[in-house]
Amino acid sequence: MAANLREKKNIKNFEVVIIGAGFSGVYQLFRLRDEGFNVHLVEAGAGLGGIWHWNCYPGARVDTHCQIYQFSRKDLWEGWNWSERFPGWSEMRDYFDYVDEKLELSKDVSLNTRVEAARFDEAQGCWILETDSDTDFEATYIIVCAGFASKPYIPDLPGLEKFSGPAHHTALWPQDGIDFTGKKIGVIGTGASGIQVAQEASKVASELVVFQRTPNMFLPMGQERYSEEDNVKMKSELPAHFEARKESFGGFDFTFDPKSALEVSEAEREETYERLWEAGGFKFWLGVYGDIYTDETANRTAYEFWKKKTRERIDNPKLAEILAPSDPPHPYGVKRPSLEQWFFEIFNQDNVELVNLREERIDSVLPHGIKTIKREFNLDIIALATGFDAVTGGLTSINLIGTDGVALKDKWSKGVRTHLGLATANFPNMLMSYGPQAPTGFCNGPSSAEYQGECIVDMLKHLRSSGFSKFDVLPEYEEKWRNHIIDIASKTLFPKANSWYMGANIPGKTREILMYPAGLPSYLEEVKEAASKNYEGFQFS
Ligand code: NA7
Repeated sequence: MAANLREKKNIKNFEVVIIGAGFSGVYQLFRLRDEGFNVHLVEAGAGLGGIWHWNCYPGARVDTHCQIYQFSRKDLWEGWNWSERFPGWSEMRDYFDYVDEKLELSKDVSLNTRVEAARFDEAQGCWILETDSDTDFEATYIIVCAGFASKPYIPDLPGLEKFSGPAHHTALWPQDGIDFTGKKIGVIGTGASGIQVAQEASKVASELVVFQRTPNMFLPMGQERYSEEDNVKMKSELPAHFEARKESFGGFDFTFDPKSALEVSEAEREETYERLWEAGGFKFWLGVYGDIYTDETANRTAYEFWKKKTRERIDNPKLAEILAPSDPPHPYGVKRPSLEQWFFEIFNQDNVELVNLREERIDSVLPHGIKTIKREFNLDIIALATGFDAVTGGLTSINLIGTDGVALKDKWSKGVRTHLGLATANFPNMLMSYGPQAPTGFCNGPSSAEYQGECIVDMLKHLRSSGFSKFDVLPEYEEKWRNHIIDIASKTLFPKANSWYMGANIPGKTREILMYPAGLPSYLEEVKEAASKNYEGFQFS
């Protein structure tokens, strides 16, 4: 590959090349630059922002409150005002433009450049990265910051290619938008993306059909507008919000209640649930009694509360049973809940229909709509809100070749192997941020970018100060890390849901816990401990 590349392309050489310009990649860029590394970032999209560059479907919105959905650098937050507690995609793009301008990032970034393949050249001791642009790269180290949701999943729906109108995955939505006004819209999928599209479509579509497979336990967002005054007050409180993140399971500014849901009286439990519910956001997910994630009886108390609150909002009892069933499809909270604003009320409108795919699965897509095994729905536009080959897909869709000639995709086909969720054997000098077997999907993105990101910065500094220029993972340590994670997860209820946390949303993907399941503080402790033992599990040369 190397000889071939040299014949047809420009080659640029850096000490570190970062792949991906979301929170993780951007953090690596400015931090490593601050530390004096010769670093460059390569991004497939036309702008910074990662998922906020790609996800521009109607209603696309952050579901973590803005206070902690930003970088904690003072020179960044003190000059930026948020307009809403949960900002939309357009505001997130503006934020990344602001960060770019403030830190002069663009000069070290190649946009519209997709890394298609990379392999470590033993002779030269560097990575060779092949892109789809006229420039390829060489780097001593690469840091893959591909994000957990960069590889959209489109199910195999017979006839989809014959649909006569627009049909797009939410993460591949046309950048100039699609007008839903007066149109018949079909939304397949009811995760975070599906319900956001459905909420917007319900306001303007002549008809909206929502195809639901698994009921999702959405929580009320509690959206708020923020004035300049609100921002002034917020800034005075931000340092405390940032500081709290490293003590929180999910890298939030709050964490689980150490009490058991079963040790408190029913009245106290109701009062607690009510308070968390009223607070909005993820309080009723990441601020509840911790044992609801380990004990089914405790968990059921949260589900019953959620069900009661949700059913109150749905007029038709049959629809209430489909959206918030008597018995949960899986324990509460072990599949990502997502935040909604007026999702349940849309089913009280005449222009909205709910299709329960558990009773009538999709048979095929027709040129003019969707056919289930029972009926046909005429549609003008289809939104495929069907999720992602999450966590691993961003990495395995790059043709990364190990020193043994085996592609990462093949290495992980029977299960992911990493050491500390940072690196994987036979891929020397390759680090991952926000990838598998790290807090990632269980953690607020910017918190992970910074805290796990700092572990990566430390490791590169360690290599530099020790005079090493190569590291690899000792294979036995990745088996240890894998077994450790599986063992922790087996004591929780997470394996009980068919979620993307478990790789269970993609047909054929290995069913395994893809995240480090003991929370950000424990993760950071484990990395710190390995680092203190001369980076136990890594070999340096
Ligand atoms: P999600 O949360 O993975 O949701 C995908 C949805 O698509 C979910 O409701 C799936 O149902 C549904 N789905 C997937 N395949 C099919 C098929 N074949 N037929 C019908 N329905 C299907 O993705 P999102 O984009 O909404 O959110 C991803 C993350 O972004 C989210 O967690 C936040 O972190 C932000 P299922 O539940 O599998 O039965």
